[in-house]
Amino acid sequence: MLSKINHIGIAVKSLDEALPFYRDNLGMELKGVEEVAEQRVRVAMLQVGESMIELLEPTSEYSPVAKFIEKNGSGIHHIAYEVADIEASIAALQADGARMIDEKPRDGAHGTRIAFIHPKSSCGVLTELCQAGH
Ligand code: CMX
Repeated sequence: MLSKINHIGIAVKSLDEALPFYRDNLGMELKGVEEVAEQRVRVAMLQVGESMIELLEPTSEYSPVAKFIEKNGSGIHHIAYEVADIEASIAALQADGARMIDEKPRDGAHGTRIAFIHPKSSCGVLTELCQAGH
């Protein structure tokens, strides 16, 4: 079902403060910065081999990422696995008894379609299915 790790999401307080380390010191290629308004985050995608690091900056105090940082500080927020057919992957997981946060896909960053699996089904790790966009 999974073809690769599409990205690892890292919650940060400020993209401006986080980017110099990831882009300049680690040398990752910045692919783009985009606001995902519905999820109240601004994301920076950085390429590492065939996968990406997604820095997530909250755009409002009500953002789930702001709540995550308040509780845990900056750090790994989720792991996203790439799938070819997100509807089929959701259906297969549900048939196996996994709990989905998103029972239907929604729009992610950079034209992707995404769905989160409830961390209760994935050993406490927020896990995202991600279908690449056009
Ligand atoms: N790690 C581990 N557990 C987490 C978590 C995280 N990062 N985020 C939420 N949870 C847990 C909560 O504690 C909660 O647990 P309980 O049910 O035991 O209380 C459960 O997951 C559900 O969380 P919630 O906040 O109550 O549920 P919501 O449906 O309101 O929101 C979620 C869930 C994951 C969508 C939201 O918390 C979130 O993180 N949204 C931002 C998504 C994001 O990163 N978007 C970036 C762009 C997308 C992309 O392209 O990658």
